Amino acid sequence: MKEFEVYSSLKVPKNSKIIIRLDGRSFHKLASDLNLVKPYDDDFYKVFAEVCKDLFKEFSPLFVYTFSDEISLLFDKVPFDGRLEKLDSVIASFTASSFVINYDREFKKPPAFDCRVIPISDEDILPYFKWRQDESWRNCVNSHGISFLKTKYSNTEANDKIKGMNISDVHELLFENGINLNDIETYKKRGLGVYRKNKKVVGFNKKENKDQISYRSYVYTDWELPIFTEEFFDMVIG
Ligand SMILES: Nc1nc2c(ncn2[C@@H]2O[C@H](COP(=O)(O)OP(=O)(O)O)[C@@H](O)[C@H]2O)c(=O)[nH]1
Ligand SMILES: [Mg+2]
Repeated sequence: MKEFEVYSSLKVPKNSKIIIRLDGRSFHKLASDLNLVKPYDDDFYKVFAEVCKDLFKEFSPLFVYTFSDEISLLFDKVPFDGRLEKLDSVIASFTASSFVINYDREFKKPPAFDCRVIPISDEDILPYFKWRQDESWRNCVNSHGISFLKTKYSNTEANDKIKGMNISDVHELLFENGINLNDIETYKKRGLGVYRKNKKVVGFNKKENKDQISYRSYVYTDWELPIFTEEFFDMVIG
């Protein structure tokens, strides 16, 4: 009867890095059910940071990146021997469970994430993450813009107004009204990353009777990400 499982042999390409991107299902509804602070809810972000750490520790990706309700994981050693159904289902369900465990709230509906697998060549890693980071910035400007407009207009009018504006219009409008997006926290503009970093450890070498320096890697949550560059990924991926 194994032959009925027609998708079970689907695998990601061998010798390719992959990105897995998760996105919260109907999180606009979850945000309103939980009364999340608009435009950015600090507790919600802290929970996402914990979820990213859990994902990092469980599946050992090279890099995890998150903003809003989405998470991208970059793998070079692909788990589950690259089996697509395993990757999508286990990683999505693990993410949802981690979200619920880390977020001590009464949910109206069980939270879920969709999950997609993207094979990626080395030269496309930077463009991919730049694309998501640009989206994080657009999201930051727009969500601040809409929150501001809703203080002046009805919800419908505010939504209509923002549709006719581009990013720099919104930025300008906010600036004119005393809201300078350059002053807000970096993670709200650029997202948040989890990756391995080396820390210097000074030990004592008894034989040689002197201090000895070594490096130990640890999982680091970066709330102050730079604008992504080649150098950043050289540092993260090695
Ligand atoms: N209030 C609030 N909502 C958020 C926050 N982060 C994400 N969201 C919500 O999550 C949604 C994510 O966008 P998207 O995936 O396109 O919408 P979905 O299809 O409803 O999940 C946003 O539209 C917001 O409604 C936050 O910090 N505060
Ligand atoms: Mg979503």
